[in-house]
Amino acid sequence: MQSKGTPSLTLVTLGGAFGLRNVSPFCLKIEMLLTSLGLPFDIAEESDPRKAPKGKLPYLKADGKLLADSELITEYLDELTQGRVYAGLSPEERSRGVALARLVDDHLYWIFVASRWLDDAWWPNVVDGFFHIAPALVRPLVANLARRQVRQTYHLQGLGRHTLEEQRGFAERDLQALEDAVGADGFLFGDTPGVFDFTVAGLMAGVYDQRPPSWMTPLAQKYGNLHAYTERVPEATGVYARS
Ligand SMILES: N[C@@H](CCC(=O)N[C@@H](CS)C(=O)NCC(=O)O)C(=O)O
Repeated sequence: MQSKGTPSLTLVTLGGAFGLRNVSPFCLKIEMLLTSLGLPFDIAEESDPRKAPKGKLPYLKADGKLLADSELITEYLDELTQGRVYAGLSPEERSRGVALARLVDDHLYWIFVASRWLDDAWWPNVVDGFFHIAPALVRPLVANLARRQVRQTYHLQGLGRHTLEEQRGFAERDLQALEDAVGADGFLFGDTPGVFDFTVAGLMAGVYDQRPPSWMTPLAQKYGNLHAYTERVPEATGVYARS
C-alpha cells in the first residue's frame, strides 16, 4: 500500500530485446532498488531515449518531478526513504561501492555496448532489437546512423582506440575485479543486496542472459563467483533481466 505522503512513482525504462525483459542495466538497477525498498511504482516503457529529459533512460516521474540518471534517482530515493538506500554502510564500504559502480557504469558498460553494437556478427541483433519499429525502407539508414554515433562516442571515451584483443583484456580485468569483490556468497556488503549490488547485477545479468550471447558472455562465464552472484541478486529481489 502506498503510504500517505509517498509520491506516485513511474519508472520510465527501455523495453525488452535479446531475450531480456529490459535491455538497460541502469533501468534494471533502479527497478531492483525500488522493489527492494518496497516502494509502489509503475513502469512505463519508452523505446526512444531522445524523449527522456537528458536523452538517456531511465528517468523517474515522482509526482510532478522528472529525475533523470540512475544515480540521481538513487539519491532522490535515499532522501525519500530517510536514508534507507545507504543504511548500514560504513564510509569505507560506501567508498568501495562508489568505486565499483564507476567501474561498472563508466567502463565495463561501454565495452558491453561495443560488444553489441560494434561487432559485425552481433550487429543484426541490434538492428532487429532496437530498430524493428523503423519502416523497413529507412531501417538500415537509421540504424547505421545510430551505430556511427556509438562508434564515435566509444572512440571519444577512449576504449574505441584499442584493438578488440586489448578491449577484451580491459573487460577481463574489470570482470576479475568484480569476481574478487563479490566473493563466493552473500552480497557486496552483507546478507541482503543493496544499491551497489543492483549496479553490478544489473549489468552482469544482461551479459549472462542475453540471447544470442555476445563475445562478452563466454568471457564473463569464466568468472564463477560473479555468475553465481548475478543469479543471487535477482533471486533476492524477484527482479530478473531475462524475460
Ligand atoms: N548515467 C546514466 C546512463 C544511462 C544510459 O546510458 N542509458 C542508456 C540505455 S542503457 C541510454 O539511454 N542510451 C541512449 C543514448 O545514449 O542515446 C544513468 O545512470 O542513468
